[in-house]
Amino acid sequence: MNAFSQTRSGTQKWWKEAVVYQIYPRSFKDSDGDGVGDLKGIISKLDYIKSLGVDVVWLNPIYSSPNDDNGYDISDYRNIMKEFGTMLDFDLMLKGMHERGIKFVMDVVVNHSSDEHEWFKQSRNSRTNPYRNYYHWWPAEKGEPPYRFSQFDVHRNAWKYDSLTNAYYLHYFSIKQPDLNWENPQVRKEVFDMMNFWAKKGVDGFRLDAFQFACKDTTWPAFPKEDYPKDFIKYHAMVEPIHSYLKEMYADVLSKYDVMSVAEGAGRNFQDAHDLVDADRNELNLAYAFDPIDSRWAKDYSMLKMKKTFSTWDSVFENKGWLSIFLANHDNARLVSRFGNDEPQYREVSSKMLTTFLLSMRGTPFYYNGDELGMTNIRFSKIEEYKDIAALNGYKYVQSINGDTSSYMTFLKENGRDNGRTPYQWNNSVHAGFGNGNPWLSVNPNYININVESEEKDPNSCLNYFRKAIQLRKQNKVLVYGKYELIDPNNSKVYAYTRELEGKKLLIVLNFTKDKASFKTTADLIKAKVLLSNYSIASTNKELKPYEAIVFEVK
Ligand code: TEU
Repeated sequence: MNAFSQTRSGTQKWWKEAVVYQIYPRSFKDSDGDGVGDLKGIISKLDYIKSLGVDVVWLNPIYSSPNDDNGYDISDYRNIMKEFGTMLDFDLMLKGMHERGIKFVMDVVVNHSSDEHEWFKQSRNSRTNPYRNYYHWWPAEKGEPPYRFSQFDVHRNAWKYDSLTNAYYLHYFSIKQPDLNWENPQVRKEVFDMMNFWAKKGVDGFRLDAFQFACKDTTWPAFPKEDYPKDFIKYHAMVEPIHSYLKEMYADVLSKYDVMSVAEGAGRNFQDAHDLVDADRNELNLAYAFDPIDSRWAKDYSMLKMKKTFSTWDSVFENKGWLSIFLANHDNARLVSRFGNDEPQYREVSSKMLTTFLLSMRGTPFYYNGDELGMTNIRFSKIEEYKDIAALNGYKYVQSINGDTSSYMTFLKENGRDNGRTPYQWNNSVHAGFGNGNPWLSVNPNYININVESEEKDPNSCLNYFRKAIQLRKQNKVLVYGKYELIDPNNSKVYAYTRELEGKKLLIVLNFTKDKASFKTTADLIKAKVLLSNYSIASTNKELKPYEAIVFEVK
């Protein structure tokens, strides 16, 4: 064990040192021309994935699913979605990753299943069916159930009436995603058995989807009519005994393998986040917190706020626990469109600046496929172009309350989840080289210029910059474990911080704006060594060019 292995940085672990690359399988590579990405497509690109330098791949759900929510509605947890391939393809893909030293994280969606899962079909059938208690039912003779918020429901109502047994069932997401009843020990056993099934196949980790919502207070207290969806987490998340269930999961599954576990969401507050991931509690390894990215569209968003949010999260986990670092995923807009600037003159430089940020913070970076190319929002102008249930049902909801559909369309252009889901851009041939068939979601027309093939040829491309930034992180453990300190905290344009470990000190300076911007530091930048920079000549005069990013080694 090294000197710092038990210090403020916590014990060294492979999953702390890893860069996780998230692949959205539906949109990555289509091998059979049906317009949908698949596992054979991923297999054909394993050498490319390896060439990025990433250590772990996380795939969005690949289980059997009717695809109401693109695989987040699972009808069979032990089989592969038809469009994605077969179990044999899965085994080959996993083997191919392992042969290349890449680990694999499985998405586990167990707050809810699909309504087409056999458990739900049985459960619906009669009030006395043995599977009835696998889900939450409210008998209609008791009147209307107490309000619960649903994210994807057209009426924002999480209770759906089912005339077959004259009862309502609960669904925090779409009506085709009924919530599983975690209070039933049989359900927990089914989930843990299923996770063991995949762990025995050799998967290296689990991402627990929407897990903070899994427990429900089945006395069904009334919730105040607050401001949903803003208060969704406040009232619906981290209900006890969620921690006992996680401890059961740890004992039954996680403790038996060298797997990493990550919670989607970090609860309602810092205490919740700690309770999820403190190593001595034997629950999970890491969590990801939403506020840094959710706050982007808040009216009071500013760079200063963003700096403060990240810095606070870092300080909370300074001695114990571990977080992931991310600014984009399949539920969000494109990284460069949201946090950088996708106008042609700034797209590359701001995209590289954001890559520098994600790979130089303390925490495990979760990097979303396509962001390494600088892919941008597609900004559909018609609702018919969207495929995402959140967008389509959100639109219907706005219509149902006679709301302003045109401002909702503007919101979707910047924020809609399909922006991050357009097919991966491989080359400038038809459909961007994604596949021969008509893609399930339109390809962004800018694939002509933004694609792997052309970026491979350019040593200064976003793609090659991503590779360099990963190598820098690998060669410098200070970027993984080093102490983080915000400097020049009141600078509203430049995000600057140091990372320090065992006498090695790096200074990272990031201009988040299209203006020139200066920053304050006591370090002598003339003597400092430039380790990474997104311009051909890095500024050493404490004045940064638009979106300039530099990693210095300082004394
Ligand atoms: O997302 C959980 C979640 O809380 C989402 O509401 C997220 O905030 C939302 O997508 C933003 O629009 C997970 C998955 O990441 C998401 O893709 C699924 O749709 C959802 O669970 C249901 O399984």
